[in-house]
Amino acid sequence: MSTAASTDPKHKGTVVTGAIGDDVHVIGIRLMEYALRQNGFSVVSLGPLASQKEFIDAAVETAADALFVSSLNGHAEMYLPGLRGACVEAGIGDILIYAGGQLTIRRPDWDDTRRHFEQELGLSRVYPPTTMPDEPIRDLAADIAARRAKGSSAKKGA
Ligand code: B12
Repeated sequence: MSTAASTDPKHKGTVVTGAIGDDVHVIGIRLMEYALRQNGFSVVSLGPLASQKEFIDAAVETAADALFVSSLNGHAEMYLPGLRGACVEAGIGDILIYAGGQLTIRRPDWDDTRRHFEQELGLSRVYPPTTMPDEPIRDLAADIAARRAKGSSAKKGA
């Protein structure tokens, strides 16, 4: 696991990835990891069966910009509640949290799924099944740039 945030200006950011809870599906998140690395991001890969605590500990240790949480078996509704709050408690409340895969079993409507995970659980972005890596990677680059711009204008104002 890498342990420090890069100071290289070409380094786009650090992402902690994994399949959460009791999920062993890793093919999709492995593809996402490959694409992230190809696009200039560092990846800290937790693999399958990763707990919220493992995501958060890795993010704190590596000063990560984002968590990429994968869930294919439909149990994200059991394993994602409380993640944003636990990040706040760990002092990384503003970290980007993206989730993708096949998040639920009982919500057939994607708008309802998105509303639940983004608005009720506080995730930054969620993606439907069959999402190709380019879209979240584009969103991530833009979200990180926006956070950095906000951080530097806050510093200037201090
Ligand atoms: C391969 C597979 C397995 C393999 C997994 C092997 C492995 N090590 O990964 C095995 C055989 C182990 C398996 C087991 C099970 N599986 Co299975 N499995 C599949 C299958 C056929 C393909 C998944 C896959 O690899 N797709 C290919 C990758 C490239 O696509 P992807 O995962 O969707 O990822 C892409 C995007 O979604 C996105 N993405 C993924 N994660 C993330 C995260 C972020 C942050 C972002 C931005 C994007 C993103 O990026 C990827 C690249 O485009 C699917 C059916 C299907 N067609 O999806 C069922 C499926 C996921 N399995 C299912 C089930 C039910 C199970 C079991 C519970 C079966 C059982 N009764 O034992 C177990 C669960 C075990 C567990 N504890 O998790 C269901 C889930 C139902 C649901 N969610 O509603 C599915 C949908 C099959 C079905 N139609 O019922 N499975």
